[in-house]
Amino acid sequence: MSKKFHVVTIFPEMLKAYLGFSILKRAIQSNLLSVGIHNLRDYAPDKHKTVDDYPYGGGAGMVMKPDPFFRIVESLWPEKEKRKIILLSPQGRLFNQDAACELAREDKDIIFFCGRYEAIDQRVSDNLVNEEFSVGDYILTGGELPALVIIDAVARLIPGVLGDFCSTKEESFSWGLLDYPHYTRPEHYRGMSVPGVLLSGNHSAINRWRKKQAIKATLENRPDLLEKYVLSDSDRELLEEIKEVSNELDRSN
Ligand code: 4FV
Repeated sequence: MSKKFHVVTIFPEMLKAYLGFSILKRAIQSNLLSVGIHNLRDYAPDKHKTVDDYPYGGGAGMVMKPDPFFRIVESLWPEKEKRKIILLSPQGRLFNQDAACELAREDKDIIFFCGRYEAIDQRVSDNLVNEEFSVGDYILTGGELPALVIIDAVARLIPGVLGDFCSTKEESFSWGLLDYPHYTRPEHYRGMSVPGVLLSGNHSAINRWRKKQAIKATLENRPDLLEKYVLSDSDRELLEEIKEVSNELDRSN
């Protein structure tokens, strides 16, 4: 059963653009997932298809009206138990890979509400929205990019979307750590050489090196992730080796 996404937006062309290329395009063509794109203006009853209005209490900017959202849901997704409505906003839960895995396992149709202007009338969140997600602590001009970010992250977890499924399996082996360095031909480039272990054919040595690099990168750039990461005994050994080297460097400086 293909994964069903729907996006409610006043800029449908924005979505069509991104979904018309590469992996997502192929996944849609092979019915591994579907993305319904719905223009909210089609659910604004007035002849000007008005979707926004002035904020009660004053203040800058405009607020999106509740009616078009209620009309599209009642028209397309009347059964509460078959839908999961996600609002994209800075107030939402911070999206991450764990959330992507959750949504990848979700059987219900996933419907994204993409805001524009200052905000969407609160009665939409209070009565229609099941979950609110943020893609980061910054303010965007609209919810379309966040919806695409989530669709992209979830789609690649659907078996068959990424050419060889093992890439996500391999990815999950060190999930929670930052990635290890990757190299391809040529072996030597402008005096910069590929680490010898990667040419050794010794896969346990290669895996050990990659895990060590992943732990090192995480320790240096995202120690918060390392706090949460459950280290195995061999991981702890690698971490000790990394710390020894950096202590030696500190001592020698
Ligand atoms: C956003 C975020 C975001 C707020 C007002 C759209 C904008 C405008 N959504 N993660 N960060 N949304 O900035 O999800 O309507």
